[in-house]
Amino acid sequence: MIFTTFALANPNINKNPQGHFGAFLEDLPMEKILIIGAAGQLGSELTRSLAYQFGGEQVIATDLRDSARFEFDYCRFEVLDAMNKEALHDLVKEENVTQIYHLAAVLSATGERNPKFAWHLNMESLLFVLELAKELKLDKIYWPSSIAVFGPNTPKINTPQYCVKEPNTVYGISKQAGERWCEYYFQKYNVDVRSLRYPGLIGYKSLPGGGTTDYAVDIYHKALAGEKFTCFLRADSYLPMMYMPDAIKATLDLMNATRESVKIRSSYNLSGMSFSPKEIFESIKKHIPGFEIEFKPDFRQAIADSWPNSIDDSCASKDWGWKPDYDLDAMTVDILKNLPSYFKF
Ligand code: AKB
Repeated sequence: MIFTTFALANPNINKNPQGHFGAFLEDLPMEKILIIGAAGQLGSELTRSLAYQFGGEQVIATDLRDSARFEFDYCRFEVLDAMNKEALHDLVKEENVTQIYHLAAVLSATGERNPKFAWHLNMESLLFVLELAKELKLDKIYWPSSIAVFGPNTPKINTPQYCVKEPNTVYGISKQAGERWCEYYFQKYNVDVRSLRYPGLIGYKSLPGGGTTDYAVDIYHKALAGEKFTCFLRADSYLPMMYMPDAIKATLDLMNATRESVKIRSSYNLSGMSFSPKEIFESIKKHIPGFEIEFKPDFRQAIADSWPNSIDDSCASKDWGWKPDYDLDAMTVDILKNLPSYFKF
């Protein structure tokens, strides 16, 4: 068996970016990791953690935008359109890729503006990846699902792993169908595909793009810029949320879990914290007393209203030991401390 030690030698990735390390380097077999949509909100942080874990030489970050290249000085970068089946096939084959993290997707709010495109991109690109995994017998696939799989008829409090799901956004419909495809490819073709239903993700290292939960990122930028924040959701709109270091930890823990311990092959419920716009505002105000907010709900309110308030993630805890580290106030302290070194205010 070949082992990787590059991460220890690479000065660009000599510290753990998330304060978390899913496995010891010495114990890791040589893997080649491809990330599709690496420059997105989740990808830009997850790619760095994967490079730390496996070594920068073992990681190929890809994105549609060539301008994202400069972000990936610690690993290889290639321009790749997730819809270009041939280019994806060639890259995976030529580079002997063993694992794919397929993160490219159109999110909830953007999806409602162009439903057919959202469906096309979200579904077709997943099917390309699953087919490729089957054909080339790849080791593992990661594909993110979302709380958007739930709908207005889902129980709202402590939403269980198994319950009614009638999503009414195209994003949610595509994630629900994607979950069924993942389980199908696992059962029929033995593809080791793993997935998490992320709540709203909140990070400070990059800007989010087109989600309903994105107000909870934007609010920190406005607070630090000394500006009044206009919230597109109601003050009492509770949603499940998660701080990015927890999301990275959950993803690595799931991907490093033994095959046998991963019992759910659609997607795992995952919970970090739940809060309303009023509560995040109050959490920030403890540090920036002059901060002001106004509420002007728009079309995204209907999307938020169709999603759960809180999530039961006991299956993830039982199967592979999931436990979040951050609550709202701990996240606020961390973001207010670190965000100014990433963005100028
Ligand atoms: C969105 O708001 O669309 C995403 C999600 C909850 O999946 N952040």
